[in-house]
Amino acid sequence: MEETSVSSVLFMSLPFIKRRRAVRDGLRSGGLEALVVTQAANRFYLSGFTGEDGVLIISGAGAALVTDGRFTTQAAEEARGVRIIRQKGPLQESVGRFVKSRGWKRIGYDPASVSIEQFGRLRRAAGRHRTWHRLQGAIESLRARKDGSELAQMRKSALLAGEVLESVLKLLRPGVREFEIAAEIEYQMRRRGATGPAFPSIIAFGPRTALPHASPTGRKLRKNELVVLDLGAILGHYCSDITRTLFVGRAPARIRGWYQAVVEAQQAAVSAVRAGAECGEIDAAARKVLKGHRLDRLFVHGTGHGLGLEVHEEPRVARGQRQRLSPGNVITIEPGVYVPGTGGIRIEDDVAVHLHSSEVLTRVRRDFIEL
Ligand SMILES: [Mn+2]
Repeated sequence: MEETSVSSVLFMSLPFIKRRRAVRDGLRSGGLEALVVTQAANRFYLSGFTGEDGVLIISGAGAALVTDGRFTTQAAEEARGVRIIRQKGPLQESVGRFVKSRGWKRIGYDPASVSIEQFGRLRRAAGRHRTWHRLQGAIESLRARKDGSELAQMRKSALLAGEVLESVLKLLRPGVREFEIAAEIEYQMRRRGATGPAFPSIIAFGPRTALPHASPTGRKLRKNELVVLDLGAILGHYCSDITRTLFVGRAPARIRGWYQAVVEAQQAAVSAVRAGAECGEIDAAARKVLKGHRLDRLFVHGTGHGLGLEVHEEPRVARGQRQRLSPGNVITIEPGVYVPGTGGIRIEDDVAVHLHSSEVLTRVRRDFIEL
């Protein structure tokens, strides 16, 4: 191997090594000997392994990844510095036997990402005289604080989502169907290098915009109705999430009024984003504006969510959330109002939290678009 590629491999694996070190420090202070990582995004975050199946085990001695024959070659390439163990029989039993062979007595696991059946197999295969400790959300809270290279990737993902959204506006003509727009969005994402959508695109026309999570149907667009486009891409492993609402035709005053209220609410929440603020305060900022317009009862969900390797992650931005924002957090801000039978409006952007500022990653106009 040439010297340059040796150093580039080292450079690529550096973030994973750092993260595993942080986990090891956490294990040591918690008096645990090993951590069994079963959640896909956590497994990638700590190893670089992108395969669908496998369990990562981190201990004071190092890291090991148990996976099956489909992934062992890939794992050796992606998960540098991690011992790759080819599984024999069911995955959890292989992991259990590995734990047993190391003789660890106190092992951490995440109860939210292993089924009761899988945990039973793991524990039985590991044998007796071991204690299993629930470590819920430990890796997720590390993931919530993105480093510089993650933020750079998230900027690109957010820009891509915005470009895709803008690219389909010209297709919004009476007669087009919701699923045609969804298909075009997903095609445009892949054309631009995304691995795919971060979630099934929400495309709704007319009264269907009143459903916050409408999935695309064969409904045709008509003149004089609302359109909601909510989409996100995965680019270089990182998700984006953007929503815009527009009107095809000349909007009635009532709908313009709702739109102005949602824009104001969204701006208020975006302005409230700063390191140290409680997530609940961000939510309250949006809700207060809508209350001023007597629309708060029509805002039926939380203001936003963390974004990263997964489209919904820590921190949650909802009513009463006491968790404080930290530099490196990336959250969505997406208030909306929904009038059943008539229509809904939502505007969503992705916002990064820095030490002394915040940064809106999604760059698409927010004024009311009438096509
Ligand atoms: Mn969202």
